[in-house]
Amino acid sequence: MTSRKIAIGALMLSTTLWWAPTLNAETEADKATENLKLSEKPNIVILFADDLGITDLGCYGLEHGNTYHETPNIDELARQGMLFTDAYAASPVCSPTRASILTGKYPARLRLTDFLPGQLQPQFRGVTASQPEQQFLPPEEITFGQALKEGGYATWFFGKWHLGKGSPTDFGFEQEYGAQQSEANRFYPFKKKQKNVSGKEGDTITDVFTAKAAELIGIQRQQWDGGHQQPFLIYMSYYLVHMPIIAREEGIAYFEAKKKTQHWKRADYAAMLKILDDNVGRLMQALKDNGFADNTVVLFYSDNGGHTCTSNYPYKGYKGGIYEGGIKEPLIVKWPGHIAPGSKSTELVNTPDIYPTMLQLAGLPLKPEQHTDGQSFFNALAGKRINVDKAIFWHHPHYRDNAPSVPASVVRKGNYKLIRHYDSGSTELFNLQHDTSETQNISHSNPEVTKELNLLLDAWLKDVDAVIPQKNPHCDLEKAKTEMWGGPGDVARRKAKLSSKAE
Ligand SMILES: [Ca+2]
Repeated sequence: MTSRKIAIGALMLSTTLWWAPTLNAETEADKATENLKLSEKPNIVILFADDLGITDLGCYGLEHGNTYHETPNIDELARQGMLFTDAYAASPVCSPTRASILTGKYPARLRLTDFLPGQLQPQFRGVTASQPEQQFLPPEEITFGQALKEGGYATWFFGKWHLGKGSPTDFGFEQEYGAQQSEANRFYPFKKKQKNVSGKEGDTITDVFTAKAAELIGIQRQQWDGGHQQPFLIYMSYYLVHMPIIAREEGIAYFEAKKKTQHWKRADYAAMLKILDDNVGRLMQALKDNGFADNTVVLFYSDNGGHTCTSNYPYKGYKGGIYEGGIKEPLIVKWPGHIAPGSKSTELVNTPDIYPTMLQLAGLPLKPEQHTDGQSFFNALAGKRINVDKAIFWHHPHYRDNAPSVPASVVRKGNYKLIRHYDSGSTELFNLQHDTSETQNISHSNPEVTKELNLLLDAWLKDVDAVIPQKNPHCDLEKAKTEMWGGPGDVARRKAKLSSKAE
């Protein structure tokens, strides 16, 4: 620990403030973090929420009137670290975003563009949007878990995997706990078998993960004290706050008695969110109790926008759609002594960017052949502009019946966001600086911007070799109504499948 503090001190003395004021990733300051001794590397804790709406949190929602939810521990991360105002998920649904974080690649490049296994009945819709071609994370992908393990880290995965066959231990995580999908988001005894965890009456699976992580952190402390100074990576892939809504009775009663707001008013959801926040607090306490709080980077993110059981106000839409409510995410990074407390960054960040950023934080060389689409925001953590010309992209060639915004491709550059709708053939352009709620389509009054972004999008779709939806010769919209996901035809088919399994 002492040698680590000396190393940090030397690094800080050699710069003007925090890190060196640099504008690109290939600088002396960046190189200074490469080849750190194992004992000098920070621990890294990724807190990755599921379906959390950005304005669910006090640190993002309070300014929009969310006085109902209570997230003091997550808000505290923002007070101690940096809050990003323009961070995104690479997809409006779970699996593609998760794949993008682990690989540093866009979902379209991976051909893993919908949740797995995907919706099964798009065949009668207007265009040929279908299931994702790729049904699992390709085994040849080297995840950042693998990269950090090879870089000397102990690597621990908790919670939701949702990437088809295979599991975290197949992709570089030494230990895994849970690794199921959100059905397990319940009280003990857990509905589905969870790997390497048990529990007791009254525990949620999230409580169990926190207790296990705290235990591992304690063991790591003992090893440090014994001279074995190995940094650790915790990937805490929470099941919360995905449906089904679970909460303790007393939590629900507390929020029932609290004054509701126009947009945030569900007591059970607020109580479930509080379970997430309590667990973040307990994990931070475990780091502190073991002397790791100062030497640990904590990064908080979510995998897609809030579900319809909450509100993403003032952002339009929900999980599953590509308006801001489906893809705009909370991103908070805390690292005492390195990131200015209470700071904000307006840099455009997307989930593939996590991978190279992790490598730089861990003092490891970049792997550009792997994280093809990720751009490190390491320098943004020092309050610097990193890439003012950066554009980020989405390709979601799938229908979702509560999200009329898909199937679509999207590009955001600067304050402009262009959406190409495949079903209607229409194009929307928004200026997010003046229109955060995406209410005014300005594509016709801004033909030059529209043209530029269309060209950028075309080039990107070609680069990632995206599967573009085509006009569907079997289109039958009446049939589509009964056959759509959750429609009567779909429900009957699922029941038949279940009963044939039972026989
Ligand atoms: Ca999700």
